Amino acid sequence: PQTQKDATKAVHKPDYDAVRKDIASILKMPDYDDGSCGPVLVRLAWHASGTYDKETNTGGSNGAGMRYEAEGGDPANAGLEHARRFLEPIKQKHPWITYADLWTLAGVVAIKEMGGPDCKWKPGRTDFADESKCPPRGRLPDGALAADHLRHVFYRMGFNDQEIVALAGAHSLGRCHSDRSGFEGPWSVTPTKFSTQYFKLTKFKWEKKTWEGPVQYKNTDLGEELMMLPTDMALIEDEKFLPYVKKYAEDREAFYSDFAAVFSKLIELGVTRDDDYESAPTMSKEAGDEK
Ligand code: DDH
Repeated sequence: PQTQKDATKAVHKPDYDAVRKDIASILKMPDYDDGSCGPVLVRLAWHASGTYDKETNTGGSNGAGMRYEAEGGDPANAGLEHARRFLEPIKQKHPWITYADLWTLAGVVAIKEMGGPDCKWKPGRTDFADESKCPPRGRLPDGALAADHLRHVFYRMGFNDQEIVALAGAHSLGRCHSDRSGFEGPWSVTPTKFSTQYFKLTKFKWEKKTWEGPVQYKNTDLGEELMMLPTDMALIEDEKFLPYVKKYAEDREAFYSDFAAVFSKLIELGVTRDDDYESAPTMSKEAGDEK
């Protein structure tokens, strides 16, 4: 016989596919950047997660702390208010989804829609009720620094050298904005397409850009205004990172599958689910293990 719990479950079954469709439907934005808000949604999912510290088990994609000034106002998160604003109508339409789930799912949908791999995504993140649990500022990487800084930041999250390089491949997407980070320009000629281009670019020549802004590199042999950050250059200057850069430049399959694995790991950082999560009335079993 059907129990009261089953009945509630049927009525409140969260429709993640509907949310996915609505996210996919807002990506194309002719008047924004290169015509898509996909890249900035990927960056939102990454910055929501990349504050994780494995020693203290603080930070990470749970909480949606960027809604508060303590985290949203971190200069490292400048510009992500646009990503949050783009997603707000979807939150209004599906109020049962948490912001923390919505932001990570938006990154996963954007990657897929821009031609990238399927990254596994599981719901169950909760939103902080206030800013007291927000991680301290300064945990996200600083593009002006080098390999030792990358290791310091990403080892703290629990990643290894191969994973650091695979994650960095997300820079085939999007661009820097001088009014957000101070840096300027895209890494790839197709910034709204997920690709291995970021790694191929390491085969070309780069020199320091002469301008008023922070140190960044510009390409000298492609005839395009492409850029690299000092942290991007660190990947080809470091002998342990370089072999992975070369591998991913040649092997699209390897990059796509390694990226899918590491991005899924990234968006799980700091997420703890209740033991009875799978049977919680508002979460169907199927929805509990989404792909
Ligand atoms: Fe990044 N990134 N990122 N990044 N990132 C910027 C933009 C984008 C660093 C610095 C910058 C990852 C790692 C690093 C994306 C995804 C990912 C910008 C420009 C800077 C600066 C922001 C602006 O001005 O608008 C540094 C440093 C690192 C590092 O040290 C490794 C990772 C791991 C990811 C990921 O998604 C897995 C994306 C996408 C963008 C483009 C955003 C946009 O608006 O376009």
